[in-house]
Amino acid sequence: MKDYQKDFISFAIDRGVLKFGEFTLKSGRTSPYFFNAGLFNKGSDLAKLGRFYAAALMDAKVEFDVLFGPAYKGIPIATATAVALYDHHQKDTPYCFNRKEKKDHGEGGNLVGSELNGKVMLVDDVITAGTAIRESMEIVEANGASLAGVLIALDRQEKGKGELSAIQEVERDFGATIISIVGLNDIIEFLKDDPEFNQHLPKVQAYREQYGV
Ligand code: OMP
Repeated sequence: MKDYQKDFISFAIDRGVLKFGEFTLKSGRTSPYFFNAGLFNKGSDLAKLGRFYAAALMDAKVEFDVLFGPAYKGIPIATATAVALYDHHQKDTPYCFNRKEKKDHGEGGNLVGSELNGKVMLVDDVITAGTAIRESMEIVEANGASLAGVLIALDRQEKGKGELSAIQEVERDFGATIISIVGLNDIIEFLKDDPEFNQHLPKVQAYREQYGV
């Protein structure tokens, strides 16, 4: 685990974004941990978050033309990442996002920001089973663009619909690279080393045994 990844887990715990307990997921699975990116909700959070996403993106060295943040949660993340890429990595990157509601006046269209074409880096918060990513892919494909990669904060590293992980399915179906700031493996590594949160390790490990890949 790299330093920025460890710092990211501490930051997420500190802000109440990463919690341990009992949670029901969108998939119906009961999970001993949950990542609620909506609780990154102040200016300093967003500035730091952008820096972590940009660090993961630079680390991955995947070529792309435009950042796309699907509504709603992807919007501030794509924006903060674009700012951090410019401020900290001298990369001036176009970005865009979609609106969920159809607009029938003004410039029309469902996209705001730059055009969605070329190689797209889709930015979102979490992948569990990949459902949200598939919905966003329809927008990318409808614009004739291709998916270069998916950039997320947390890869829960769980099985998708079949035996493959959600990530493996998205990689297979869209030929894209998945980049995450951290994965479940990093959280487990963090728990092993942290005396305060070590108590949660057995349940998280048992969950990985059952649903992990
Ligand atoms: P998939 O669409 O199945 O990949 O799940 C991703 C979505 O699940 C996220 O966009 C959230 O709505 C939600 N989620 C979290 O935000 N954090 C978690 O730790 C787990 C989930 C989830 O329900 O699986």
